[in-house]
Amino acid sequence: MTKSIPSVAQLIACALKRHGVEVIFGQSLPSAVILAAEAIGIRQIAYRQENMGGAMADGYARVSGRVSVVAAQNGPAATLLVPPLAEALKASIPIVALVQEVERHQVDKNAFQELDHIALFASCAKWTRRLSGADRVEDYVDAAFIAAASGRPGPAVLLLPADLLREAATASAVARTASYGKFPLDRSRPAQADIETVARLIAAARHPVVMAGGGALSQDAPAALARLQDIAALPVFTTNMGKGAVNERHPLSCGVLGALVGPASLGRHSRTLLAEADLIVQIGTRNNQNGTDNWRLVPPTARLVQIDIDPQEIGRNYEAIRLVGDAAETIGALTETLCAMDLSSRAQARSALESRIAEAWRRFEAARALLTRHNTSPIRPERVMAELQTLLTPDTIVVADASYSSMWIVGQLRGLAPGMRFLTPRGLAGLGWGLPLAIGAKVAKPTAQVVALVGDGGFAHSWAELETMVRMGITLTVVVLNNGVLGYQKDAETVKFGTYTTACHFAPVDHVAIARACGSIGTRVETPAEILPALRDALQGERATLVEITTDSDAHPAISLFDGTLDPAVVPEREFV
Ligand SMILES: Cc1ncc(C[n+]2csc(CCOP(=O)(O)OP(=O)(O)O)c2C)c(N)n1
Ligand SMILES: [Mg+2]
Repeated sequence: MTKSIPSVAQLIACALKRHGVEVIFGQSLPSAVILAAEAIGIRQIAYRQENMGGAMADGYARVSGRVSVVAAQNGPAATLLVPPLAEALKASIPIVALVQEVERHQVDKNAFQELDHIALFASCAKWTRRLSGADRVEDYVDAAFIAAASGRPGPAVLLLPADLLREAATASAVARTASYGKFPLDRSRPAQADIETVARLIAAARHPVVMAGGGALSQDAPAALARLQDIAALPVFTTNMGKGAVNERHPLSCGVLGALVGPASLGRHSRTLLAEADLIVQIGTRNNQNGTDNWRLVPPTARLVQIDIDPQEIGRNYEAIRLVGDAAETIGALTETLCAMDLSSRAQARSALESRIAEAWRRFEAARALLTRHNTSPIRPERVMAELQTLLTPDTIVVADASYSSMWIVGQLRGLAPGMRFLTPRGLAGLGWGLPLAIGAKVAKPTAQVVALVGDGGFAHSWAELETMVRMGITLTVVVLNNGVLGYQKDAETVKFGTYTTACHFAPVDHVAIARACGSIGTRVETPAEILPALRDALQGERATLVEITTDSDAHPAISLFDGTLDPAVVPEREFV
């Protein structure tokens, strides 16, 4: 900052720095802010399109544990921020969006690209405010960070009138010094009496089970959950969004349970454990449609405990005993309290439980073996996942686009450590998120290997960001499953209508050529034997690489919608008797 009185834009940049902001996902605008930020060492990751910039900010926040910042012009650019902020709202990811506003004296005069931003962001942000004057800069920047990072994290939008940014800032009477850049901002926990009630229920339950959602991936929560899982011998399922919250090789981990309950799924064999539960402890999950297979998984006979930072999420779909608090704090308090109790019945139950869970995994492996070892072309995605699994380490960050890519990742890969990251856009399941989420993740953790799995339809939303990836030196692997169709769309229409619309088949697209045109490495895989070497070279290479794999357009994940429709009906077994 210069010695003279700083401008409002410069003071904003300094406030961002105070909150630990190191990068802004932007495209020059609001120019005064970006120039001031770059001048003090904040890096701009310049996106090609605002949708994608917002999704990059999302991936950055998920991996860094920090509030991320995206910036955009007023009007059309602002409207393109709606989809990523909507995803972040539903997925509880803190993003501060700095959006330029028309000059104050031009408001309501049909100024160029003038739009009612307060109304625009009403449905997709926790907080939207317009900076009110040069004397309130730090108040408003701090309020935006507090809104994003406190309670249930989510997006906050700060509107910045272009003329105000050029004004000299008025010094605050008392300078602000606090940093609100990490989330969760506050570590609240329930009253001890409530913790004790739930601990007693767990110790006395015959079949207690944990369902861990995306909230179980919040800071320190995976480590806390790993301890609870071991000390109380609790089987743990995760939702799609919670994947990675536990080590899926732990003998008490039951993998992901959601809509993947069809033939050759793990859920088909593991779900009886949930069906038989007399106590279910849910951590940070919304009980949404996909996470509960159309609200069919949670048995009405079980008592439910919900741990959630958002008091309104508890009891939304099922009556539940309420534990309002930060996931790590609450799980930790529960574990400490349980340690002082008699856990002998839990200890006694452990080995039988572990055998049942191992049997579920064994049956799953047997059922999918033909697919994971599938050896002809076109390639089965299950084979791709099996090859990718051999290259994963606990530090690999696996990212998926919406549609089947998310299902291949959550249903076919096995997490290797508590807190291993599998990023899926399951807030709203919008197409196009794979590449930008991966870019954000890699910027947040440059030392990690990052691999994004995308379908050809979803990837078409984001091709342009290949150039961003190359220009910014972001080295990651994009795996395009090219099945030539809007796979899920076509299959869902076939099930529901017996036919599908003319949108579902694409003309051939050469993704390798697109990658090379943008300066990245492009590799084509057409036979199963080529998969492993191509993935290994991409993951270990020092340049961004796109691997295009020609996959079977008839392949679909084992979701319940296809059970008995596209897939032959299989009579549900009673696995665990
Ligand atoms: C932004 C957005 N538009 C439309 C949809 C509806 N949709 C869900 S899955 C799907 C097909 C995706 O095809 P592709 O990305 O090729 O993946 P595949 O299922 O073929 O693996 C569509 C159109 C959506 N989820 N998000
Ligand atoms: Mg496709």
